Amino acid sequence: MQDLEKDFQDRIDRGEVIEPRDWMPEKYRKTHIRQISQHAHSEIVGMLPEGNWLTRTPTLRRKVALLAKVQDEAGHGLYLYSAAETLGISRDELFEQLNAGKAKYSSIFNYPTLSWADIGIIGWLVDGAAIINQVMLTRTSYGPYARAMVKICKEESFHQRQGFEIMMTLCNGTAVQKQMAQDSLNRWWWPSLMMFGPPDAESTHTEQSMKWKIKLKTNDELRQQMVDVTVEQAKVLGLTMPDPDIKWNEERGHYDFGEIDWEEFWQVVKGYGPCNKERLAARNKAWDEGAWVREAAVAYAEKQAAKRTQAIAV
Ligand code: FAQ
Repeated sequence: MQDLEKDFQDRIDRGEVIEPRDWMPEKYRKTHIRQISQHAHSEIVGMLPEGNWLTRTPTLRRKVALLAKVQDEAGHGLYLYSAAETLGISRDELFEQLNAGKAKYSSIFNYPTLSWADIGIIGWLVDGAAIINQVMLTRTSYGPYARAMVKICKEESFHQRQGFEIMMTLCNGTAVQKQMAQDSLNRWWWPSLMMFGPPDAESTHTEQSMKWKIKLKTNDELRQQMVDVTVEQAKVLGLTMPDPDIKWNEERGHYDFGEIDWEEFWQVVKGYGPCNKERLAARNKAWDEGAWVREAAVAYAEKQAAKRTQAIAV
């Protein structure tokens, strides 16, 4: 066993990609099921805050773009559930965990979308944060996950741009529109920084995940990257960052920023955020109402299989 683990670590250190049939430590498999499924659930639950605005977009062009984006998120969920299934867990089991409230998904999707500007901000900040995290994941050690990330990142990049374009339009619009954009930034900035997970000192999985190249950068490193990029983009928009402690630090070559309210983060993760109950209820409703579709798909597949067997017999 020790030899197998050493060989495995050597493969990782050489930069080799691990495939589903390769030997892997049980903890590596479990960590991937945990992370990939949390990621898949985030994509699916992440459709809800934006779905809330599909019937209320300001123009037809915005509606087409938002519809495409929300559908992309469903697609991302599907690639990721498929990647998780290669590790020996079934999709039904994963959905059961989500619907029962046992599985985690990103804290950010437990916040409400109160104005149209929130749709711009999700693209700009939430997809922006997702790209920073996921570009790293395209080089992660597990093949099916890393490959899924390549396509997802291309799509996230379009999502980020459509969000930034909405922000740009609002910021160049009337004073009320600009205020709407500022209010949205004020509400979403801190939760966006929380997306990267707890500070490194409190992150239970980072050390082992870095050794196995499941993570290539720590939560704090990625969060810093997000701050550095976003502060510059906010200048272009003419918005004020809702953090008086943001200041360029010449010595570090990065922006310093203020304290994150980790108490709020853990409350949201534990199920007490503003929309946790609403999100789970929506997922359960969709699951129950979709039962006839799943039954019809199985019945159709069985019919087709029976036809094929008959054709072979003839
Ligand atoms: N929310 O030891 P760490 C998107 C949990 S996709 C809730 O640091 P790790 C696209 C963590 O699970 C967004 N829980 O954990 C989109 C662990 O609990 P556990 C999702 C969180 O895994 C855009 C505990 O805290 N992206 O946005 C969060 O090493 C727009 C200790 O934490 C991914 O999932 C959180 N924010 O690092 C869709 C990317 N952070 O499992 C729609 C893949 C941490 O022991 C619209 N995931 N926790 O019970 C990752 O890269 C990592 O899992 C991290 C966390 C970096 C999120």
